[in-house]
Amino acid sequence: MADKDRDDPKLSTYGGAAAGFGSIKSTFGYMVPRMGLGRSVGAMFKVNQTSGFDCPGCAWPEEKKRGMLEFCENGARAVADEAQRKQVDPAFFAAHSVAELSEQTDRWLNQQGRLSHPMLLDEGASHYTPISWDDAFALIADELRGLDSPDEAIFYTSGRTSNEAAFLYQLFVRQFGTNNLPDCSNMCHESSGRGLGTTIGVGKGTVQLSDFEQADLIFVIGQNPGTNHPRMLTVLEEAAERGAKIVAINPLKEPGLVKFKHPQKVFGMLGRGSDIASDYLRVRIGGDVALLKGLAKAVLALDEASQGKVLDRAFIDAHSSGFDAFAADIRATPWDEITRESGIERAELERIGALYAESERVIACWAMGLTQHKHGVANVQSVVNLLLLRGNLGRPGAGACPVRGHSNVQGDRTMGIWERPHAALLDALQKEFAFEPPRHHGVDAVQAIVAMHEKKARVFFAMGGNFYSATPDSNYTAQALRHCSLTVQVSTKLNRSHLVTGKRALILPCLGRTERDLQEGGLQFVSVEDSMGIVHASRGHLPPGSPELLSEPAIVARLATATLGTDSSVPWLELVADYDRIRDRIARVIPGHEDYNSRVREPAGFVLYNAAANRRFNTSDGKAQFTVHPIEVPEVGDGQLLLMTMRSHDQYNTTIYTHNDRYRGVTAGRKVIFMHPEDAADRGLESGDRVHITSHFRGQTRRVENFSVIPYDLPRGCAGAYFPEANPLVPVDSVADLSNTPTSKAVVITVDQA
Ligand SMILES: Nc1nc2c(c(=O)[nH]1)N[C@H]1C(S)=C(S)[C@@H](COP(=O)(O)OP(=O)(O)OC[C@H]3O[C@@H](n4cnc5c(=O)[nH]c(N)nc54)[C@H](O)[C@@H]3O)O[C@H]1N2
Ligand SMILES: Nc1nc2c(c(=O)[nH]1)N[C@H]1C(S)=C(S)[C@@H](COP(=O)(O)OP(=O)(O)OC[C@H]3O[C@@H](n4cnc5c(=O)[nH]c(N)nc54)[C@H](O)[C@@H]3O)O[C@H]1N2
Ligand SMILES: [Mo]
Repeated sequence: MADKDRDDPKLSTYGGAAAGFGSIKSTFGYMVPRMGLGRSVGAMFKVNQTSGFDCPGCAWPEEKKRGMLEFCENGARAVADEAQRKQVDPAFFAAHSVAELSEQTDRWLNQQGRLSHPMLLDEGASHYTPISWDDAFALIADELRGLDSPDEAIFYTSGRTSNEAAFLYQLFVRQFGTNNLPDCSNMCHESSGRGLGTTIGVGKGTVQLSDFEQADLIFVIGQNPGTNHPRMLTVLEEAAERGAKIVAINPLKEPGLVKFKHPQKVFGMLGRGSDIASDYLRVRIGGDVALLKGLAKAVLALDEASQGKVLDRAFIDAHSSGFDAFAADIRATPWDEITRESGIERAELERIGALYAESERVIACWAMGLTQHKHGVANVQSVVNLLLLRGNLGRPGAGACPVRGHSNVQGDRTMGIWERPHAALLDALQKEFAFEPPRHHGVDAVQAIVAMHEKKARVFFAMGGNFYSATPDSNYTAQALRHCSLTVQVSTKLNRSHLVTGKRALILPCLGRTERDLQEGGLQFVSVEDSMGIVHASRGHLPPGSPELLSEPAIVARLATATLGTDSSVPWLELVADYDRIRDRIARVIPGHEDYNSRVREPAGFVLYNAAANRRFNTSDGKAQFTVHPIEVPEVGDGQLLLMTMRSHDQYNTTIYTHNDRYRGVTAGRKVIFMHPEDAADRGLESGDRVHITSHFRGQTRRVENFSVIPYDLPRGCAGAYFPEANPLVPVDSVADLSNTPTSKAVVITVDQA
């Protein structure tokens, strides 16, 4: 094992600010060895430019006035990672058995390069061997046609898939006869979709970048933008410079939210960096409902004291329902319960409540710290409650901003990747393509795991992603995948889902965002939707990593042709010859995409209409809903801790770039557990000690071994570890109410010395 793959973590303190010069050095240091200097520079000038490709990193939108270099350190790494020259080819697979590859770290697997050929792992075989595309499609088609019911197949999507590929994919799956379309969103912002859909009538955020220029208060809740959405820091920095207040709510004091140096501004690079968060509420893990109720309680009290000057009564009366029940519940919730469960003092909550009350325009941003909890939907709805109190929705400078993860996860859902499709979508598909789509709901990610485990599903097909490593309860999920007769991964890079497989397995290598996509009708482009509902084109410029690669739309079309044969009413191959033809169909089926082909060619794309952003609430009574939530926190017994699983700075989900976490000061290891120094001392533990971690849920236990203790500035009783190393601890049936999202940010654990 190479030195860089050892897990021997060290803690150093990172003294600098987020981004800045250190990150430029680290960016090019990462890119050039992988891509070569020419390819690196070429790609850098095309990222997020109107004539270039959409960054495969996060879903944060591009500024209208774009700089020459619209990139961030982690976006550049995502690009370099995809545009790597090294190949994982048939010779590689001949040299390494699956058993041997399974011993390697995630970082090592990813470093080996781009998948270059379709490969088959046959039943009982030790090695993957090459297979032709035609044979691969015939094999999948045979398996699919041999099922007793279409519901025995599962079709997963990760959020990098383009609109064009996603639209064709859901169409194929529904023509095949199932709604089994789980996606990464099920593990991500599903709680936001459910929480917003039921209260404001649309499961998406309501703000645009321009709103950030006008807001005077911005909440950043359960989110680490310095690492996961670095370009958002620029927007926050500009807001802070203008005098807007930024309030972070997070158990960890994330360096990226405290100080920031703009990598594209010379002064920022030389200076100390700007202060970002003006206030930092160190909430206890899982304490957000309590905290948000505390803020609401402070606001209601100020309103009473000022004879009704604080609440936006006109908005509440005209546009909302449920206020009286909400206010009664807040008044009845005692302060001591709020402070105990949130871990924040009353005076502090009153101070931030007053700040909210005096701010004219407020935006609330959030990410996984809110969604991946049993009460994830309640968390999101509590944010909505706070916004509604002062009409902070549907007006300039104000609104809800769930910050999405994968670069096209929002677009994929818009295109119909959903296990619970609305009837309107199915009706439109039926009309356009003259077939009878299945009407019963399919399985989400967690239900898919259980279905495979119970042998109710036996073919698993993944359009991107790394299902095994991204899902909870790794050991259970491994068994589930192993129960399948066939698992298929459409992928760009080698990952653990290629090694934890069904009886037979296929790897189908595809083009990435950065690459030229040539079809019969000429050079193609695709389109994506960012976190703020802006749909725009993405054109790859680099030569494909291997001549064998197919585009995702081409893979779907050929698979559909092989599986559905002459029965299909869709001219699959004709559609993929020219993606304009796919977009013409999207225009006729998906609301808001009328005239798609011309609007998507506008340099900055177009903004999808968002009803809630226009104060039209598509709920049962046409009004935004206040909701009432009890304060529910995970039960943590004596000697137990509450563990959140999170991302390091040097990873993209399950893709591990290095074993460092620069801002948090961890180097050379990922199997770490962050805990309060006194929580460590109580257990007789010191920095660097190795421990085994056991999770506890409904009388069951799960375990991971040999994690190093890192004493860290966290609230008492809280702990942190990295995703995906800690995933074996997350119980498959520990999920959020309503959204069914795994509770990856709240796992009850004990630790014992190794
Ligand atoms: N470079 C890079 N960019 C990425 C990704 C990546 O892995 N790498 N992943 C992409 C994806 S798919 C997503 S979804 C996003 C994820 O982006 P984030 O949501 O920012 O990522 P996480 O690391 O999961 O956790 C976020 C934060 O939640 C806090 N937190 C944990 N529990 C709680 C809680 O109970 N309450 C509160 N208030 N906070 C809590 C943690 O301290 C942490 O700061 O980023 C996207 N962008
Ligand atoms: N414990 C814990 N678990 C979590 C989370 C957590 O915070 N804690 N976060 C959850 C979240 S928010 C998410 S979004 C999921 C992520 O789950 P996934 O989206 O399934 O995982 P990724 O790691 O993003 O997938 C990486 C793989 O995608 C493939 N890939 C990359 N680009 C492309 C492309 O353009 N096309 C195709 N076909 N393949 C491509 C590569 O082969 C790469 O190895 O994980 C979830 N799991
Ligand atoms: Mo995500």
